[in-house]
Amino acid sequence: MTQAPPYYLTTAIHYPNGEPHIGHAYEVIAADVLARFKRLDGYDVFFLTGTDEHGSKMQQTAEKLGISPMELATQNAERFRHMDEEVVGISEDRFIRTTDADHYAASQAIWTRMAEAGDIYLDTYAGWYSVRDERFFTEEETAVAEDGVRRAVETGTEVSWTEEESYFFRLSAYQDKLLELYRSQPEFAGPASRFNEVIRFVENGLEDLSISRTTMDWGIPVPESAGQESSTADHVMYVWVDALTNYLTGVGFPDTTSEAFTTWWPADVHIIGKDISRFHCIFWPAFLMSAGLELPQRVMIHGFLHNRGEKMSKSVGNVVAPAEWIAEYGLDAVRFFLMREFPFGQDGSYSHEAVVGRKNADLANNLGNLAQRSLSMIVKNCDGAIPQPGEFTAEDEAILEQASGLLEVSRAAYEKQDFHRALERTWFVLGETNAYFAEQQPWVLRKTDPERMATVLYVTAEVLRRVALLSQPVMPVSASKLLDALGQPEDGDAGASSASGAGARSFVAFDEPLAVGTPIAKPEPVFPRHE
Ligand code: ME8
Repeated sequence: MTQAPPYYLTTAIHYPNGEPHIGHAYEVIAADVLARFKRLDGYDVFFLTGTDEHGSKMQQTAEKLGISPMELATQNAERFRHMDEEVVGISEDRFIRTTDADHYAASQAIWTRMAEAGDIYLDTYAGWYSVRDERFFTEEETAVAEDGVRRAVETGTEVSWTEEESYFFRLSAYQDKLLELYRSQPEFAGPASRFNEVIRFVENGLEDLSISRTTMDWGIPVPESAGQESSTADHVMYVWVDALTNYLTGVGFPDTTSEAFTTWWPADVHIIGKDISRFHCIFWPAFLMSAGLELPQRVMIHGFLHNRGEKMSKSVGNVVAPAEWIAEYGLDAVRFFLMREFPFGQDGSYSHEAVVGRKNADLANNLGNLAQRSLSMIVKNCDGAIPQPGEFTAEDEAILEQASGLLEVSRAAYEKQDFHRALERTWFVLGETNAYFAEQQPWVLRKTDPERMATVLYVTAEVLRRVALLSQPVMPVSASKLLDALGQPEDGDAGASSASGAGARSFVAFDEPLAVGTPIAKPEPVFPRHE
C-alpha cells in the first residue's frame, strides 16, 4: 500500500482579546472545507488553528478589564475553541495557544537559530507603534487627523511614539532572496492581485525589523543566544515573531527529526486575511530562510467579509456573532453561502436576503427538490433500489459526462483555494440536471415507457451521488444525509475532532458507476426552505 501524501494547512491564529466574529468564522470554515476535501481525496491531513495570546493589545485589554493577560487569554481562547468546534464544526487536528509550553520552546529555538545566523542585533527603536495592528509604522506612514490623533494611514488605527532598546532582525538583507523566491515560485501567494502588492512592496526596499520589546512584558522572553551582544533580561519577543512560529510548533519544532515535523513541514498552505499578508509573505519566509528551515508552499490571502458592504465594527453595531447566524439559517447553509457567494481572494458581503437566496435557490430548489423528487420515485416505482438503466441516449451521456468531470474541476479549484469556482461549476451541472429531469418527464414515462423512466432516474441519482460526494467538505451533515439516502457506505475520514458527527465518504468511489440494486431510503427533506 502506498502511503497517503501529507497535507499541512493552517489558519491565522486569532487574537482572543474579544469575542470571535463572523470574519473569524469565515476563515476557519474555509480552512475546514479544504481540510475535509483533502482528507476525502486521500491525503494525510494536519489542520492547525488557535489563538495568538501575547502582545500589547492583549495586555492593554486585560488591564482595562482588571484581570491578568493570562486570564483574559484563557477565557477568550475557550470562546474561540467553542466557536470552532461547537458552532461552526471545524475538524482541526490541534488548537494551539501561544501560551502553550511547547510554543515557548519553539519560539526561543527559532530566535536562537536567527541569532546564530548573524541576523539579530541590538539597537534603539524610535517610531510609531499601533497596538491595534501590533506593528510599527514610519513617520511617513502616519498622519495627524482633524481630531489631533496620529493614525497609521494604511489601517486607520491610532499610533503612539515608542522609544526603546530593541533587538532587530536584518530584514533588509533578505530583499533579493525574497524577490528570487517570488520569481521562482509564482504560486507562493495567491490570489495574484494580492501577491503583486507584496512583490511591489519588497521591490521598494525593506528596513530591518524591531523584534523585541522592553516597555511591556506580556510575551515570550528573548533567549540568551550566541552572537547577541548585551543582556536579553528585559526583552520579550515582538508578538509577530512568536505568532508566526506557531506554524512550526504545531508540527513538533524544534525537534526537526520528530515524526510530525518530518511528515508535515513545510506547510502546504497558510490561510490568512488580507490585512496580514506582509507578515506572512515577507517576514515569515525571511525568518525561515535565516533559521535554515524550509519555506511553506503557499500563502492564501482571503478577502474580508462585510455586513451589507460595510465594514463590521463594534461602534456601528453591525457585528454578527457566528452562533446567531447559524441559529437562523443552519450551519451547512451558512458554510455553503460563505464559500459560494464570492471568490475567496476577494472581499464579499452578506445580508439576510443574500443568504436566504442561496439557501432557497441553490440548496432547497436545485439540490433538495431534485433529490426529493427523483429518490421518491425510485422508492415508489423501482422497488426501493437503484434501477437497471437501459441504453444511454446522447442527453444521458452529456449529463453523466459533466457530472463525472466535477472531481477534476474541483481538485484544480481547491489547489488554488478557489472554493467558489468548484461550487459554481457543481451547481451549474445541477442546473443542467434539473433541466434534463424536467424535459425527460419521468413521471410521464412511468406510464408510457417504464424502462426509459428507470434510465432517467438512474442518471439523476448518479449526478446526485457525485454532487453529494463533492458537497461533503462544505456541508458535512447535509451531504452525509443525502449519501445515506443514496445507500453509500461510509469509508472516509471526517477529521479527528470533527464536531459534525457526520459520516464521510471518500472520493475513491467517485469514478465507479452507481451500483444497480443499491437500496434507496425514503428521503427525508435535507435542505429545507427558509420561510
Ligand atoms: O491578525 N473578514 O489576528 P486577528 C474576514 N493574531 N477575515 C477577517 C475579518 C473579516 N471581517 N476580520 C479579521 C491576527 N479577519 C493575528 C494573526 S497569524 C500568525 C497571527 C481575519 O484575530 C484576519 O485577516 O486580528 C486574520 O487572518 C484572522 O481573521 C485573525 O485576525
